[in-house]
Amino acid sequence: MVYLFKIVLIGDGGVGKTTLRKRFMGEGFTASYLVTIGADFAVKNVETSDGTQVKFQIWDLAGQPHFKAVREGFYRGSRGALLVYDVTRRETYEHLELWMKELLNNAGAKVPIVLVGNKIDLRVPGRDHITTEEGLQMKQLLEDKYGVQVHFIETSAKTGENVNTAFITLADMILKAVKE
Ligand code: G3D
Ligand code: MG
Repeated sequence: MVYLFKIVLIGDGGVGKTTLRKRFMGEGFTASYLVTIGADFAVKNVETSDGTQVKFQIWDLAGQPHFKAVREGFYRGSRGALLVYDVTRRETYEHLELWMKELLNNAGAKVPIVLVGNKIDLRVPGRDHITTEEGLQMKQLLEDKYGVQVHFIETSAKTGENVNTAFITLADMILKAVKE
């Protein structure tokens, strides 16, 4: 049997959500655009670490619409989320809890999360960039405060580093939650 999992990509505009999705999907995929809720929607077959076949339905907000109905439609039925920030823009890290709350309010369940620190190819020591240590602190905070399972990973959608791992990790977490 093949599982079908809806997942959502969330985080501030410009953090790299669409680039991560395109990198993971490869060239040649077609995303459908749902005008009513302003989201892209793409499907990819994924194999989890234990060899289980999973069909991922990946939802990615095209803009950052603020209508409640849009938000509800976007999150409804999602089984997991990639929660993305940009390691070079501290405000995107500071907004993570807002995204966490929105996910919890709208997904209707405490779904597993992969916390993604993206754009590590641009990280420079000495600037006010988000360190790996800070990423790990946020993972711990989200787990302790919101009672959700969070895995932390740092990526570059530009070089491709860790991008597949981020998505496969989420598939593994969702599958584990389903089987429990
Ligand atoms: P969003 O979907 O979260 O809004 P996008 O973000 O995927 O549209 O990415 C925003 C910009 O960041 C894009 O640049 C994109 O190429 C760039 N970007 C995304 N991920 C990375 C990364 O890991 N490293 C680097 N260096 N850039 C990245 P443009 O110039 O097209 O706006
Ligand atoms: Mg986008």
